[in-house]
Amino acid sequence: MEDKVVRFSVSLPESLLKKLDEKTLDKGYTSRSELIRDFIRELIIEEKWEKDEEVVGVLVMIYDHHRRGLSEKMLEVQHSRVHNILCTTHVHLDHDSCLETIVIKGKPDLIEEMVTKIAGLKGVKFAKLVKTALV
Ligand code: NI
Repeated sequence: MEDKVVRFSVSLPESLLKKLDEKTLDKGYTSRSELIRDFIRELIIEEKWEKDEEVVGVLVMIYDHHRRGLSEKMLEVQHSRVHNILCTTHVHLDHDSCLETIVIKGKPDLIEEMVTKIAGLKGVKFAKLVKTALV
């Protein structure tokens, strides 16, 4: 679906415009418009997470695969929400550690509950949730 691009003008204090241009450069954007588009999308995603709409979360974690029972417990949590899990990736980082990503679609509460359960398991050394959504 083609989304027509519309131009509009914005009034800003000069000092704020200067900061906008600095951010545009710092973040490697080629134009102010690109930065503003991404910023608006971020706001919409944030709002979706706050308003209990359907969202997508990507959980990245590193865990000790020697920890007794950990893999089983993690799989148990995932199988209890099998319809919400879009995919998982497993990477063997070294002899002891595995990195896993789980892409979860659903309501924010459900995703956060799953992430809390998994992150709280003994042997999970790192767990971070990236919050996104269709915009
Ligand atoms: Ni592994």
